[in-house]
Amino acid sequence: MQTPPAGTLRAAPEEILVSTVDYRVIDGVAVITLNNPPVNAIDQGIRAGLLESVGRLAADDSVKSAVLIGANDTFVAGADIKEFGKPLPPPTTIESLSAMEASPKPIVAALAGNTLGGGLEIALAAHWRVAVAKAKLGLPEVSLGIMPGAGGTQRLPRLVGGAKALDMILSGTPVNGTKALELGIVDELVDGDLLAGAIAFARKIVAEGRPLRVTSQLQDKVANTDPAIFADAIKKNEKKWKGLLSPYKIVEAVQAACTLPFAEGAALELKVYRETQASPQRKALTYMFFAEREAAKIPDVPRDLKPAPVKSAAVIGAGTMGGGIAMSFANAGIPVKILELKQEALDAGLARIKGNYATSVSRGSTTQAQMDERLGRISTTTDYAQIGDADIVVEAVFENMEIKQGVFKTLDGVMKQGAILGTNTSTLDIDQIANVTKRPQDVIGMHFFSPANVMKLVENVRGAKTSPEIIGRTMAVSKQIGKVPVLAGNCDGFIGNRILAAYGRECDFLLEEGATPWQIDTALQGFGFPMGLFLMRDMAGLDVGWRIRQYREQFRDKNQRYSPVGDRICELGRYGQKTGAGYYKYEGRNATPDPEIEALIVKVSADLGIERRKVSDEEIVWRVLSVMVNEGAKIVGEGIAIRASDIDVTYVFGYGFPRHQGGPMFWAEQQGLDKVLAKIRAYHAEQGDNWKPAELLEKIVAAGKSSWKDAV
Ligand code: T1G
Repeated sequence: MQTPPAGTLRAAPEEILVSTVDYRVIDGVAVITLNNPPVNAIDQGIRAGLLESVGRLAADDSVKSAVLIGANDTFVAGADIKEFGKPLPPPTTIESLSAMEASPKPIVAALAGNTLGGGLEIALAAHWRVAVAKAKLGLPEVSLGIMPGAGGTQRLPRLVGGAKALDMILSGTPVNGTKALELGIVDELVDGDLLAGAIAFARKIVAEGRPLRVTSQLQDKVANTDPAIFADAIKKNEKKWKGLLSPYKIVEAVQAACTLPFAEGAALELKVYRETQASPQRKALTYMFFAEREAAKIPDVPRDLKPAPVKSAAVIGAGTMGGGIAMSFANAGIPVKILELKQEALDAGLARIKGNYATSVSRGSTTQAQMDERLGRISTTTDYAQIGDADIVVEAVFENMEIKQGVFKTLDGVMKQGAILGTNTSTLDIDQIANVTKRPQDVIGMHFFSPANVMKLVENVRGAKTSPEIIGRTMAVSKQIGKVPVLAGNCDGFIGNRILAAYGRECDFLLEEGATPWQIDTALQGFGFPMGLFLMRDMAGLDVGWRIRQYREQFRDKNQRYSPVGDRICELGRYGQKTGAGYYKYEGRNATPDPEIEALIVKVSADLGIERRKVSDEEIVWRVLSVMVNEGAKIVGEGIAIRASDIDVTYVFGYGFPRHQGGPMFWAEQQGLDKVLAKIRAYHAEQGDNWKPAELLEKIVAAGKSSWKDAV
């Protein structure tokens, strides 16, 4: 192969242009390389470089075809999300792609790694596509509140048909190269060196004299699309899409692809794409994209710490939480041993795990083969000596300090040096647990959320002595098992439950002041929560919280307002869904409002001398959100959370806060921090010290600033 020196097309100053598009000739084929580390996101440099390269290709008499490939072992992960909401310097991606399609010489896209969003759209505008089996091809824009805006909704249906394109774009889920070949997105798989394979493919089509295959001109796959698929998709997903804009726009655009000529469909795509780009939910969802990644960055953990993947795990306790945690490891390909001292407890736990997998298989979310493989990674033992070589152990036994301390003393004796010693406590002091061991630097909280195999959040809690290395490794293993980790400091309730306590308290007071549980739940669901607070409590069971309140009664400050509603409900033996009655009454899982509970609440108000008033839904939403924000600001101010966006990540991934609203702290910025502070001050005057405004919030507003990032 002849390899002429790299010819970087662009000579713009480095600080303006980080990306480069490289053009060189190898074996008589032009090789155009898109290079914008780490993921080759499409910025102005890529757009312009691509356009120029296509022009150069036409004029280059030494070549008859081109291969388009990505640097950094990946193709292109889409448009540069950092540029959203800003005016984009020309050319547009659409211009570059139109030039590609119009090229008189065939262009072959060579795909590896991430070929996502605008990255796949570039590939679709090539005349042919080759890929490695493991490449990931998809249009994930929907999760950012937008949709493909560079022809993806028009070209993909022309390769795979309307129904499959609709599925792919609405789910946002990528397919691998093998599947892409089967679907018709990719023309050939390359085994071995991708560039060499792509060059060979390009030379082959030239030698064969194959006519150019221009995706936008293909009609056969869309010609006979069943018109019912569009209305059906909406009907099927209406509940899931409540409050969302982009899925509806995607349906509209794919329908246009199947019914209109390409140019008209593309014009419609661009129009609705711009509507989604301009929507507040796009802003919230792209904020969440970066917030999730930011949460992984811990100031005292070196950025270059790249821990080796965990290869084995152990879980202490085969209860609901322990089982779910073990499933998370097994699902990620990590062998896991579950330990219980009693064989019956192990058997019951394993039976529960098998039941959970069987349900996933019957729902179609897991295949039988996957289930067998995953179950094969789970083993059980009653002997601590059997788990000593695990890279990580997560304790999930009964929530009691003495019991947990006993477990950690034993773990200290058996676990290999350097193992991560995690505790799944949701309420206990990490330091008290860590300090019974001789290696408190290796002990860390790993607060999973139920059901642990499903819920994305892991709140990792650092103790006073937890080492930065263990923190970095715990954040990494959390990601390895598909979770979204957030790091919290050690305080009562950590981040999530501390805010939940404040928000639950205000909901209880709202009941006494005039609201009903169903009014509060409906108002919160109207804001976008999948489930209101009282439905959530009923589902989780009311008795555990009641027992904790009974224990804490001796320490309670009797001068503080206290709502007895929850206690009175438990006194009636109503422990929630599991007893058929709680705040609601139940038939199976179906909740209905209960006049008996309304009467109970009215009586509590009368007993407390509170005159009931009409509470509006708006007041409910504002009061709940303001108290979340105020508590969140205290948590950041105290250093329990590293940054405000970590609170948003906690709430979106662990507590059902609607993602398209971006989390409570983001919500506050959108309302105006000054306006939220004014509300908090008004509640402080009316409700007392529970509402004392957070110093951090006071400071930011006093400085005339409008963002949490402005805190110094
Ligand atoms: N733009 C800007 N930065 C990006 C980016 C993007 N598209 N994708 C990733 N990054 C950054 C990320 O912030 C992080 O930075 C680093 O890259 C590594 O990412 C025209 C309009 C590709 C599967 O939605 O899903 O195309 O934190 O930590 O786990 O119609 O990133 O290191 O500073 O996530 O290996 C559509 C988004 C865009 C894909 C890699 N594309 N990215 O995951 O690493 S819209 C997407 C991802 C679009 C067109 C439309 C993932 C990944 P930092 P990472 P990873």
